[in-house]
Amino acid sequence: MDIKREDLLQLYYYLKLTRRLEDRVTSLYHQGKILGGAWTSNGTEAVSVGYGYALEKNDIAAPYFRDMGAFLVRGISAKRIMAQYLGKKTGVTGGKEGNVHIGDLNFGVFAFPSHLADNYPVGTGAALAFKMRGEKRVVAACTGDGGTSRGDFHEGMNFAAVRKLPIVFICNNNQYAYTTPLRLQMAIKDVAERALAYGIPSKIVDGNNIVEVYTAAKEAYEIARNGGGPTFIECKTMRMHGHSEHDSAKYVPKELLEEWKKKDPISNMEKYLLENTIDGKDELEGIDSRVKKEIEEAEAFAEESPYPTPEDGLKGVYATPGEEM
Ligand SMILES: Cc1ncc(C[n+]2csc(CCOP(=O)(O)OP(=O)(O)O)c2C)c(N)n1
Repeated sequence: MDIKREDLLQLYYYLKLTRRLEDRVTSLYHQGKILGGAWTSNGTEAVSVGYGYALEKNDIAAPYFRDMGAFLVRGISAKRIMAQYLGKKTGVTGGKEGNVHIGDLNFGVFAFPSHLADNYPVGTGAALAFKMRGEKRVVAACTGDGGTSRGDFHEGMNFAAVRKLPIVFICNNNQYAYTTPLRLQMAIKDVAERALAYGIPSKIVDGNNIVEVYTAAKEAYEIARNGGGPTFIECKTMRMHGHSEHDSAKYVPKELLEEWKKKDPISNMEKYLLENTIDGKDELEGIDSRVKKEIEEAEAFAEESPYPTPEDGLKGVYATPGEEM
């Protein structure tokens, strides 16, 4: 698939934005400034940026908690996300929640009901609505490897397959579900084998190669959009930080982290761009300066924003009747 130069550079920009935003959140967490925990996608950013960027404007993303890239790509700003982490009124949930349980229907992003795979059946419901209304829209739902061991994963996948719904299921297989390594999670080699049980075609991609993730997602969305039903995409990657920033991840062998460090998704994309798209590092440095500035401005915005009042807690609790996605 030919990807336009402009899109390749945008993919790089979003990878950097996601990494820098979450690195800053990590520092703030260790300074005690974050209200709640800090779960990051460090090392796996190419998954959420890739599948998020491949969606069209009217599509729906049903991300899980390690999908910061998808939130940003869809248009939820770094400012609002930083304010969210600091518990401010200007955050995505208006200060009701302190971390990543975020979504915004204005940008076609569902807030996930839990960290596990419940967004699979939720996304499936939206795909059913699109099919019933005859709309050419698709849903992308993502979960971790651990999430695929749960019942909601099964229910979402099975229903979508039976009804041939326009949904693409993504799996961020980052080798660990909290402390549980993949070999203690399932007796099969590839998570993708699970899709076979539902009659869903699957694809395994290098989750640290954003061009591969983007291409696989784009192709699967087109199949779904044209009535071909769901695809399951397993993105093989590695969670490079703890489950969240409170977790030192001592249980992960150092050699495994060293091996995956060499396959960092951002370094991979830099190499790809230098070999195929750009003439020198200047353009990359320009993008990085832009990202740095954006994160500094986001932090300043969040710091200056007010906390919500008790009355604010009563607003936005229920959907407004008649509102449609
Ligand atoms: C029902 C339930 N059980 C346990 C948890 C705690 N928990 C949150 S995420 C998680 C691990 C998820 O692993 P995986 O799906 O592989 O995603 P990853 O963290 O690797 O991205 C656990 C055990 C939870 N939120 N809900």
